[in-house]
Parts: sequence; C-alpha cells; structure tokens
Amino acid sequence: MDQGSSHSVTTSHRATSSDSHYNGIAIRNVTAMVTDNDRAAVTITESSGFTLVSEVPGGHTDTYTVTLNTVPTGDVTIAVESGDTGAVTVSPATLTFTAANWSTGQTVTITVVEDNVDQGSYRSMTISHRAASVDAQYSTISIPSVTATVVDGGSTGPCTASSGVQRCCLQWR
Ligand SMILES: [Ca+2]
Ligand SMILES: [Ca+2]
Repeated sequence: MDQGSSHSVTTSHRATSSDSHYNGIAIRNVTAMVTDNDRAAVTITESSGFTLVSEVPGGHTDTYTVTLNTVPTGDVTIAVESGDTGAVTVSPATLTFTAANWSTGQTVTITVVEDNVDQGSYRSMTISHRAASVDAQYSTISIPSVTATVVDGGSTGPCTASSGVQRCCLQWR
C-alpha cells in the first residue's frame, strides 16, 4: 500500500498489573516516523557501476539491468532509447514488467556502432527510458537515464577522464 513518502504512527500503551500502583497507569505515547517503501520506482543497475563500450574489438558491448521496486497494478512497458543510434544501439528496445516478474532484473545490452570514423577519444551517449502502463504510478514515473561512454576505435589520446574511461584504456589500448 502506498501511503506517501513517510507518515507518523502513534503507539499508545496502558499497563495492566496486579500491583495497584501500576495497574491502569498511562504510559507515554511513542511516535515513530515510518518511511513508506512501497513507492513506485524503477531501479537501474549498471554492470561494474558504469556503462562503457569501445569500438576496439573486445569492448563492443556492456549491460545493465532494470527492475521495478513495487508490484504494478498492470503491465509496465519501458521503452529504451539510444540518444544516437549511429553511435550505440540498445537491445531489447522494450522491456515488459508484470505483476509476476516485476522484481526480476531484465538485461539491456548496449552495443557500439563500429564506423571506422575517428570521432575523438571518447563521447558520452544518453540511454533514456520511458514507461507506459495503466498503473498511474508507473505511467507518470521518471526513470533515470544511463550515460554510456563510447570509446572510439581510433583513440590514442591520454586517459584523463572518468574511472570508466581509464579502465577501458588500461584494458584496450
Ligand atoms: Ca558496465
Ligand atoms: Ca568511430
């Protein structure tokens, strides 16, 4: 049940005892903040914590998984879109989550497009996600995008960027 991001719960107590000093005595109420963990959300987990593909053989693909955080009231489809299909492609293009498989990670594979064109040492591509569902919580949800680092085949430049690029250069240069 979704009850908002958080709400307070008041627990009252009253003692029962054969000791007349304690029987029926009022005990101070306890109020606790309860965080609702039933809020609709989509979790994206990048393998190794980042997404990087390289035009150099051996590094063409990378993957990440997608799961829902709550049981949807209807099927949820998530469209996966590459910001530049001339640079990277995605597969599959659509993920479908049901009340039966919502918590099972579905894998998206990112594949670099080998174009034999020197485009500089690396570029960042955005992979975006858009949900559709009869479940209003999921049809309106904002899903984080994935940033894929694309290393060019002609790259010989110094590795000065993020850890993902550095690892790639160590591995593939
Ligand atoms: Ca990865
Ligand atoms: Ca290229």
